[in-house]
Amino acid sequence: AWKKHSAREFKTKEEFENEAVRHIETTLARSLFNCDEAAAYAGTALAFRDRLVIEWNKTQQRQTFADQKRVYYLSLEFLMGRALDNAMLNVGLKDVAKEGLADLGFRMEDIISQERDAALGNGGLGRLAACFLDSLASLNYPAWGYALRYRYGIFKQEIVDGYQVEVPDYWLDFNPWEFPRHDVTVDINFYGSVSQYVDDDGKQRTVWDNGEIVTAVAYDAPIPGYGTTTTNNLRLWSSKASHGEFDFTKFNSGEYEQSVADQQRAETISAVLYPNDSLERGKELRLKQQYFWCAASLFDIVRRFKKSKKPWKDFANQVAIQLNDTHPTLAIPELQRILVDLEGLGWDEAWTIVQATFGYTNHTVLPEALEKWSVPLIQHLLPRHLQIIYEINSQFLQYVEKSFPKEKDILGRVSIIEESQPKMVRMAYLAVIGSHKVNGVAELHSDLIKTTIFKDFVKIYGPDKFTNVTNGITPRRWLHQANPKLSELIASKLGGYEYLRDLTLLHKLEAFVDDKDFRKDFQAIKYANKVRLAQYILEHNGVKVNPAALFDVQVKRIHEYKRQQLNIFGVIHRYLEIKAMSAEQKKKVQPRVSIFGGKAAPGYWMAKTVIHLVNQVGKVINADKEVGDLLKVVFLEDYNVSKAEIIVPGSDISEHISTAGTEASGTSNMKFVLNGGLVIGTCDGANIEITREVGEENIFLFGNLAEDVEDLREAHHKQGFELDPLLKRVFETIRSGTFGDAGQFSALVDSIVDHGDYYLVSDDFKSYIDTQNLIDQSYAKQEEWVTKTILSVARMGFFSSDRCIDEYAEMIWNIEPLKPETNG
Ligand code: DL6
Repeated sequence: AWKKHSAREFKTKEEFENEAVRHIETTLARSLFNCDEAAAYAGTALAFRDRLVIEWNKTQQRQTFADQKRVYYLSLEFLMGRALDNAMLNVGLKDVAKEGLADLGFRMEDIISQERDAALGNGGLGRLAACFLDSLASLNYPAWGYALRYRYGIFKQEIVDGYQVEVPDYWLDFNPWEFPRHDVTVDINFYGSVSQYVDDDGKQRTVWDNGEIVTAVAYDAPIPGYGTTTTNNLRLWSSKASHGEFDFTKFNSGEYEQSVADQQRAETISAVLYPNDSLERGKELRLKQQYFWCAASLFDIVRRFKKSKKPWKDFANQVAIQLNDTHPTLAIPELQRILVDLEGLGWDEAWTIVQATFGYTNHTVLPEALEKWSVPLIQHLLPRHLQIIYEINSQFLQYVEKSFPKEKDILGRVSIIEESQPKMVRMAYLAVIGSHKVNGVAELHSDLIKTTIFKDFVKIYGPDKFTNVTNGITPRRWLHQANPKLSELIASKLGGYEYLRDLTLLHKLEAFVDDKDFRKDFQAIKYANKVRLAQYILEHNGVKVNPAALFDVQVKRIHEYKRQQLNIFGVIHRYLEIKAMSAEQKKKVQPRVSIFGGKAAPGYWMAKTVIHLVNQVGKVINADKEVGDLLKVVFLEDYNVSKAEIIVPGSDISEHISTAGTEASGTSNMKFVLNGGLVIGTCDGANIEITREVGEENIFLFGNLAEDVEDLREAHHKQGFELDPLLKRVFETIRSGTFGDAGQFSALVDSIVDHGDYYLVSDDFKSYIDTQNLIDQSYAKQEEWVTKTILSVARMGFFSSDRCIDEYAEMIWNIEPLKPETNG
């Protein structure tokens, strides 16, 4: 593997041991005689952290001196997972550390698993941001991420009696990867009032003040690239009271509780990650989080720009800001405010800079996920921003009116302000209007946004403002780290690990598809990964599964549109089929393990019902002697990044079965295929491009197409619909109490039977079942199956997040890499 060189490099296991032991004895003040795994993890992490810090400092200096354009990725979520393994692989000294740890009496796997996931995200959107950071650094782009330093990341999921229970995730007990920058602070204003005055030059100026001030404190984390010394920065803001820990006046007069109340209120801002994906609830604290983070980040970016002493017209040549979904949209009026109110630029000059600076990525067309904030709430919390938003809207609407004088309705449709009760600010529209480029995250999705939610804007701005960047994943974490044996096998065939930096090189694997030894090794690795997963299932679920069975996995957030309900209804159907078979017939059944995992938003009752049903079905089937190993069903608790690293390599088939047109892209589909699994999926999101790349014969597609979904829904609504007979039988079984009190699942069944089946479970059921049967047949022909999986891996080069980042850099950010000097 690739190796780095730096002044403080430890090259041998002895040198690593010295560094780790030095940290255990001095930084942790622990004796080697009572060094447990936690201490060994800390020593190892700190030894690697020292290495990263040197390169990190150098990278920042180099980027400052080079004085070229940087990109700032604003994402309210970064689902980073664990950092140590990634750091070891990127630094290139994991093997050395492994030997060193063995000398000290530890196994590398045990040490790695000591680390808690940095779970500052909900799902795909946050994990994409994490992959992007890895690619930005690996490709040497000058880039910073900005987010919040939540004290509690996404909740820990426990399954109690089959139900999801949420437990807080306090992840900061020991986090060697962050550096508090107590000298980097920004005071953020909330509430208050707006007034006007005339400045010395006779110009009318606006001030916003007299509000509540909360201080943002920066915490930085190094983001090492792979195969390069470039180490970028992720800056997380933490909130604290602006006057310090106490209000001394109150403290001195004996009001102890009150003296810390402000501090606690201020700290609440960065206390928790909101656990909803795809649903915005309009809570004031969430809006406060968004503004706090946007304002602190922009202050920081502007401060850095001002140091360069360049004129404002150069701002967008130096700074690109990407809005990861609408969560950071307040950055748009905030930059306008900074430029106009604080720096004294004219409105138009400032607005040109703003539009040239921002790019906006849309991640969903689901109406319930499109952010809107009530006008009274913004008025109260951010009175100056509301004025600015109104002014942006007014100028925009004047332009639209002029361009489309005959279209009366268009103004109401495209206005940033929705004329509802109360009025609402449509954040996605503000993001579109304030950005120079808007992108979707897979081809179908990018087409859909142009014909649905942003149709009018395409007419107004022309199609060039809208583009597509199909998502990708970092092969470093999702192949090299998660599946080291497969990574090694591929490297042995391709003559090294260069493919981890250029994933398109994978295509050379096609030449080995008939190579007997290669096939054997490839298969053996899959089997070993399944054995590891089976072991995990036994340890965590107490269910013994046969690694030779077909492992069918669906792990992702639980959501009706992702249709875990379709999957579990399919499992029940399979169960009923097996139960009706003779002993002879059973011999022909392909044994399966159905594996589910994922969190439901705490207030999302239907999603929680699905989790409960999966667990109840598992309980019944796993105990049924007539079924035995032919079918097992497990729900893996607390799905997260580090668990995905075990689950993904162990899958044969994974399910990406959203109602067509609802899943913007999906990224786990890419991870599974890259690890030698196949996909059962709908023609949705990136499944379509995966099909284009791997070939139709290597993916199992089913179900209605996106273009038919609306018609079907309308037909359901108008004429009603005939429930699929196989699904009907499944529902009868549920209603009969086979899986416990049927009343608990009635809402789920009724949503299909009585409430129009919005997600088209019944319409797609037959096609889903038939396709699952096809998968069984295909899996039984193991040689063909292996060919399919090898060819698929070889054809996944397109889905590297490196390719995405190069596309963003070229089409949206207009930035160039800054390569470090090579030092031998
Ligand atoms: O783009 C990353 C990821 C996609 O792969 C998923 O298909 C999509 O559902 C997800 N979107 C969100 C949207 N949430 N909001 N707002 O998480 O983005």
